[in-house]
Amino acid sequence: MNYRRIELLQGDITKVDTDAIVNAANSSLMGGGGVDGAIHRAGGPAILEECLKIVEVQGGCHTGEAVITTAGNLPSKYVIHTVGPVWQGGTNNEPEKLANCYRNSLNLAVKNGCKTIAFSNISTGVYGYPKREAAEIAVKTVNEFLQTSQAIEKVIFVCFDNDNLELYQQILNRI
Ligand code: AR6
Repeated sequence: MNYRRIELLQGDITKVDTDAIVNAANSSLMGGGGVDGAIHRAGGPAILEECLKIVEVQGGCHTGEAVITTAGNLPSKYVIHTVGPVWQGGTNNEPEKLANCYRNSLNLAVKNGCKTIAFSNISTGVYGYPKREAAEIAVKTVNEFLQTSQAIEKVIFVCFDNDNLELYQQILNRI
């Protein structure tokens, strides 16, 4: 059953020891606030150095897409940086773009041999995505992916705030 491969954790994703952790980045890949700031601070300059190399090659990262770097000093092996959609009322394909973040991050993880991956609650901070809708999309997309692939053994949703923790608890109890 897929739900046995999905776990929920409250806390700081920079402390999580999975093969990959997923950052809620912006398209410049140059760092920022929120979880992005926390990851770059805790992981050290090696992460930004690799982001700069990616920017040189492909000029940033579009919304819904994902790139991978070292995790520097973090316990995980890799950081996958994905760019969530800015909430604009729901009429700008935000649900599809958010689902793409989860799918593309999982595909990139598999491509890099990762078996365990931890997600932050992409777009639910500065980018203003309604938390319930975002959590539904996150769980649905990950669950569907796990149904089609055995490559990932564990997915952890890391919730920083109580709202997200409660929402994920509710949704995961349903599947
Ligand atoms: N560990 C896990 N989750 C965290 C942490 C942490 N250390 N810190 C915050 N969160 P946000 P976005 C949660 O704003 O909405 C940045 O400046 C937080 O509670 O980090 O996708 C980027 O550079 C929230 O639920 O990301 C972009 O410019 C979730 O992480 C922009 O913000 C996402 O909040 C991206 O905005």
